[in-house]
Amino acid sequence: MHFHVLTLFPEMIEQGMNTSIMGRAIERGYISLKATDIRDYAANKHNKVDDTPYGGGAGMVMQAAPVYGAYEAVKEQIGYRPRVIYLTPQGSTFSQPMAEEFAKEQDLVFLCGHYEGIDERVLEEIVTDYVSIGDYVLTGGELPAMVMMDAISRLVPGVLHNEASAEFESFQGNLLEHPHYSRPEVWHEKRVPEVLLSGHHANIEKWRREQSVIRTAERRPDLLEKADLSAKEKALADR
Ligand code: 6GU
Repeated sequence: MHFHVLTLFPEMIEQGMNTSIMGRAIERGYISLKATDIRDYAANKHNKVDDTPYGGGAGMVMQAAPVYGAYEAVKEQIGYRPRVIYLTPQGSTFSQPMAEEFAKEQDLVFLCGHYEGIDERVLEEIVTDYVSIGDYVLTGGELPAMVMMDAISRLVPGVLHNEASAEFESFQGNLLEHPHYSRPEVWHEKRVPEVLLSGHHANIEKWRREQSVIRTAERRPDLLEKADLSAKEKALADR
């Protein structure tokens, strides 16, 4: 997976993605990341990339030409028209199924806006996907792009230590994960649930599944509608 980020703050992307798992995945070649500074594609010698909005109003608008120039440089480098994700609160809300779909691509371009937005005409020409990460307003698209790259990267084969863990976690099957315990057996007078010490794998799986159902009912009842529950599990959720 090759990530390309078009941004006015390339150092924010480079710093933010140098963490343990992402950094290692890049080092080991499972993913690559290149941040392109849109300012490098400003035609004027002051490197200006924004201007006031036609029709008036507050703030500045990122101009079409430098954004297009940065996009074309990526397109020329990879040799085809990639999916271009524009990070905007006006987009579809990012989800695990979307992460799974994006993870199939060879390249993904993330276009990060700032100020009041980007000239609509360049968006019409290059953007294939409008994506938001939730209903709140951020100052720019960099953090949302990093959130998406993290979620997508962990689905790329080889990125996680444990291949099984990418499938078996919260949201797969629309249930939250069961609770986890490690040593010691007693901490602050709380014992680890006895079944987990039993070595009886069938009972352990049964207990974990029940815990997932109970936890989802308590914390994310909205997810239960989409979960595939047995009659017994539905009764558990309704307690
Ligand atoms: Cl993708 N961008 C901005 N600026 N704010 C957001 C967002 C994106 N998603 C949620 N809030």
